[in-house]
Parts: sequence; C-alpha cells; structure tokens
Amino acid sequence: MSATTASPTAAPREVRLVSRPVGWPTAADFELVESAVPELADGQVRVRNVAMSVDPYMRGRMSDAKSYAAPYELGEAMQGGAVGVVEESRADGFAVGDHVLHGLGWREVAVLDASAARVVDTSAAPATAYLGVLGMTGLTAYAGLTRVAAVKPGDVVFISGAAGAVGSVAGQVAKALGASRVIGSAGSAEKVAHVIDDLGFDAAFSYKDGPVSRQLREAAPDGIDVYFDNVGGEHLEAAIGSLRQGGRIAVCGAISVYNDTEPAPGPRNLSRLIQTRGRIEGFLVGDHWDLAREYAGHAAQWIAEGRLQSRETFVDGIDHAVDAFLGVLRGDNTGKMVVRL
Ligand code: NAP
Ligand code: FER
Repeated sequence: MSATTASPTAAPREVRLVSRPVGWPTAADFELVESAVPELADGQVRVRNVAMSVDPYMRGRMSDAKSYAAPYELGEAMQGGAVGVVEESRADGFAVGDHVLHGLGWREVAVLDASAARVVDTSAAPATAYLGVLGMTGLTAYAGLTRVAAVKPGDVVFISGAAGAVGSVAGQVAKALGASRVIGSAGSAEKVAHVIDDLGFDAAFSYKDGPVSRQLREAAPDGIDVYFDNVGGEHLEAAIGSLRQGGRIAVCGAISVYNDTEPAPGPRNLSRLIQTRGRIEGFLVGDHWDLAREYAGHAAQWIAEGRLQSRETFVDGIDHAVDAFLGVLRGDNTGKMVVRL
C-alpha cells in the first residue's frame, strides 16, 4: 500500500460515488476527482485532512434504501469521519494549525462550518485515535456494553468482530467492567492470537474454522450472559443458542449481511429468548453521545493503566481509500482501518 500524498500545492482530490452497488461494491462505483474548494464564508474553516475513517456503515449509505443516515448522493463526494489541520479560519475558537475532527472525509481538503467541527488534543493522543478508540467506534463499544447489554461483574461475554475497531475495544472494556470471561470470534488465526495475546481476551476462535455454535459451546461450556453482535447471521443464532438465564444481546452491526442481495434468514431459535427471559436490542451510537465524556474519562484511565490497547491498520493516500473501504468489508484490517492522507 504505497504512499502518494498530494503536495499541498496540487489541486486537492475527493472520492465521489458514481453508482449504487448491488451486492459487493467495486472500484467502478467510485471516482477520484479534483475538488472545487470554495472561499470561506464567515464561521467557516478550511481543513487539510490528515486521516479519514472508512467504516462498514458507509456500505449502507451507498444504497438509496431509507435508513438512519441519508444515502450518499450520486456524483457527489462521500462523507465520513476525518481529522485534519485548520489551514484558514473565519471562525472564533479555531486557529490555523488546530487539529479538528469533523464529518467531511473522503477528500483531501474540506471547507465546513466550524460548528460541525471539534478541536481535538493531539498532545494527549495521536490524531487518528479520535477516529477509533477515542472516537465513534470506541464509544459504540462502551455504549453497547454499559447501556444496552448492561454488563455487570461476573458476566460471561461473547464478542464477534473481536479484532475490529468496535470489537477490540468492547472485549477490553468488558474485562475492565468486571466480566469474568470474554470470548471473541474473528476471521483468521492471526486475529485470534492478537485478541488473546495482546488484548487479553480469555478465549477466541476463528469463525472460518467450523460452526460458530460448536466453537462457542467449547469456549463457553456454561453459556454466555452477554453477546455483543457485530456480525449477525450464524453468529447471532449461535449466541442465542448459548444464552443463559437473563442474557442480553446488544445488536451493534450485521456485517455478514451488508452485501447480501436477498434478505438472510433470521435466527431459527428466537424462541429460546422465552425460556431464558433473554433480551435482544439494537442500538445506534448516535443516540448515546451523552456518554462521550464519561467514556473519555474511563478510556484515558484504562489506556494509562495498559488495560485498553488499540491497533490501527493504515492505508496511505486518497487514491487507496476505496481499497481501504473494501478491505474493511473483507476483513483486511486489525483494529481501526484508517486512511492517512
Ligand atoms: P471492523 O470490525 O473494524 O471491520 C469490519 C470487520 O468485519 C472486518 O475486519 C472483518 O473481520 C469482519 N467481517 C467481515 N465480513 C464478515 C463476516 N461475513 N462474518 C464475520 N465477520 C466479518 O468495523 P467496525 O467499525 O468496528 O464495525 C463493526 C460492526 O459494528 C459493524 O457491523 C458496524 O456496522 C457496526 N457498528 C455499529 C455502530 C452502531 O452505532 N450500531 C457503530 C459502529 C459500528 P474478520 O477478519 O474477523 O472477518
Ligand atoms: C456503523 C457506524 C455507525 C453503523 C452504525 C453507525 C450499523 C451509527 C451511526 C449513528 O448512530 O449515527 O458501522 O453500522
């Protein structure tokens, strides 16, 4: 993955959506073009992005189906989390040189209302941390565990997508909140070794090695109290099958079905929720921003104590942003996938 960073004098570029994929997206659904950079209006900043996020939810916004986030417009630049440096400011509280977090990724230079940007402290953490462990994906893990699944000390917790941005934080936070046993699943032997050896999961398995239900029963012979679902499909059915009395399932994502062209069959064992008094609940991080300050405090402490590690997979250059995005859907990343610009 080579670096082809544009020189600051070259015309900045952006990635536009040009067609809506059916099934797996391909490079032909995107185009990389020069951006028009408007003059600043009062209250605006011009930001040179240093890193942009690529996330699974972006697959949903490529489609025009009605959802919680508006579809990307055809022929327009994609959007998403980014951090950058203020190059010019016509807004109080934003100085040239400040690092800011904002929502106009997928472009090298962004002009936006300063009210839609937040200054971040890059002396406390690298800028890219605000796209991952200290940003949206970290808060997703914390909100899902504390508010939706209500993890409590002693719980046995199962987390799919365990080596990914959300899952890696969720496993470590579950331990920090007192879970007695944390089990992860991921898509390769290397990822399984990483979550056990580096992130402190008690057990993990590759879902490519055999049925999830069997591997989960082996890892948690007495069942699970909490399942943090990033994947859906076979994983969700397996987790319902292993749920103990009063178990809770927080449905965060269903990446195994995001590129499906036909609706996948639902879990065949939902009736187990009756006998177990189990609960299953979906959530969106956007409903839990009020937890951001609480999480930031815990995260800083857990990081300082070595209890919360984060890894990033970097891809360099906006001309490789589409590869990075497709890579997230395929599982090329360990930890947060970030494109450095
Ligand atoms: P991520 O886990 O860093 O990356 C996605 C991972 O999904 C890949 O690395 C890949 O890892 C795995 N994957 C791909 N296809 C799979 C399949 N068929 N079965 C199992 N795993 C598969 O991404 P993330 O940003 O942390 O997001 C994780 C999940 O949380 C996604 O479902 C996302 O949509 C969701 N999410 C939800 C919210 C919310 O507010 N509800 C917020 C953020 C994220 P492997 O190598 O392990 O397959
Ligand atoms: C995701 C990232 C973010 C996702 C959902 C969100 C389901 C939610 C965003 C919001 O609450 O606005 O990958 O997948």
